[in-house]
Amino acid sequence: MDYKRVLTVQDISCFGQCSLTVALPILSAAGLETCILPSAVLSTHTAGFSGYTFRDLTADIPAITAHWKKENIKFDAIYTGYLGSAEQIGYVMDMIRTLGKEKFVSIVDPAMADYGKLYPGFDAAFVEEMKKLAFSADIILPNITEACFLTGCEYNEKYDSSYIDELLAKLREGGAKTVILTGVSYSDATTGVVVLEGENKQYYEHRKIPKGSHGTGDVYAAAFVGAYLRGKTAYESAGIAAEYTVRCIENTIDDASHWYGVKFEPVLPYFIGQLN
Ligand code: PXL
Repeated sequence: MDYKRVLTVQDISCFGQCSLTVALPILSAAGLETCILPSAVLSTHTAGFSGYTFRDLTADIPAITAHWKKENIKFDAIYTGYLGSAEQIGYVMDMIRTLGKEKFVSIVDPAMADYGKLYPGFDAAFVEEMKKLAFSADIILPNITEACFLTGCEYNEKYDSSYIDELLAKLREGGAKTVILTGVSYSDATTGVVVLEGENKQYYEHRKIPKGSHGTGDVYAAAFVGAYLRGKTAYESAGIAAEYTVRCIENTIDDASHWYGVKFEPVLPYFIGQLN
């Protein structure tokens, strides 16, 4: 089997089943050599907890990157998620320019917003930097809110397919190449993912679980990256990631005490089965 090396850059939320504590096990389960660069360390994620600690690791990044350059360490892919500061985004763009093998893919989850709002701590300057990163990446995985921040479109809770088409057109105008737009729902019972590759648009529709769950964007993105780097097409990967994420939510929904994330680990055997 082709054995690829991926670097993922996102935070460590020590408790809360998101970002690196989700991406590392999922990418490893996909059979990838997974290197990590923590963007920040938090005691918990920021959605639903108060009083969390936040240690920004931006200042450590140039020395880490310089060491990797000296050791000639290169990656088949760099996949970014929640980043620690606007300044850090520039460092990440430098990594994408310099640490890729000859055949290389950059995948950006512009993890910064949901339900029409930026996450705590992010501001317009962060969004401006994220635009540069996202529009230079090979693949981006925004939700609708993030697509609005990237394009300046107004966020609408209710929408139809022409609204989604306008968002996609604006993303393309901005420079986006392949777009995996998540959380696109046209009916009460279903939701789905739009996969846009150049002019080619496809929609993967699946059942909707009527309750938002924290960390599912990160589970989805990591599963997408895992499947994609295992040689699946973007559309196949979008579907595999969606089916895995739905099952993770279903595995968690009956446990009200587990509101902060999804129990994704027991469902990994299903995910691995889809890759073979
Ligand atoms: O799931 C995205 C995410 C990642 N990391 C941190 C977060 C969030 C969402 O709120 O707070 C720290």
